[in-house]
Amino acid sequence: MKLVVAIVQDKDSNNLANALVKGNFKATKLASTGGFLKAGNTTFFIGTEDHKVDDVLTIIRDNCKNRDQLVAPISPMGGNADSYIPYPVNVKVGGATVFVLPVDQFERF
Ligand code: 2BA
Repeated sequence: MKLVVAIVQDKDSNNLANALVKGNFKATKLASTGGFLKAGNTTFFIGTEDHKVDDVLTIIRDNCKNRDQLVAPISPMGGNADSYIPYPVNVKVGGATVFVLPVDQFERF
């Protein structure tokens, strides 16, 4: 068995949740925050059999889009103006960041 951990943009989370239910996959959604943008995103935990991992990845790929996001300028720590970029920067935020982990044991009580 595997645990698929997928970090996706909030805008894609409803479509992804619906597609997973339609595909008969069980999933848990957590509200999360990206370390770089410090903006909300959504983390899915999807436990599934090894042979179904590719189906899960296909569903994630089909429902999560790349988007450009503007990052507001951040003042430099300690007042060093050399590294300060005074205008917003475009960052490409992925469709999804996915980790596939082995599961040693799975129980439902
Ligand atoms: P954030 O950390 O808010 O990152 C948002 C986007 O900013 C990233 O998109 C990437 O394009 C850019 N970015 C992140 N760190 C950067 C840095 N040090 N320098 C320049 N640009 C940077 P994605 O790579 O698609 O990541 C989307 C979200 O997925 C991330 O949000 C984070 O929540 C999660 N994530 C990505 N890689 C991860 C990892 N290795 N471990 C844990 N979470 C990860």
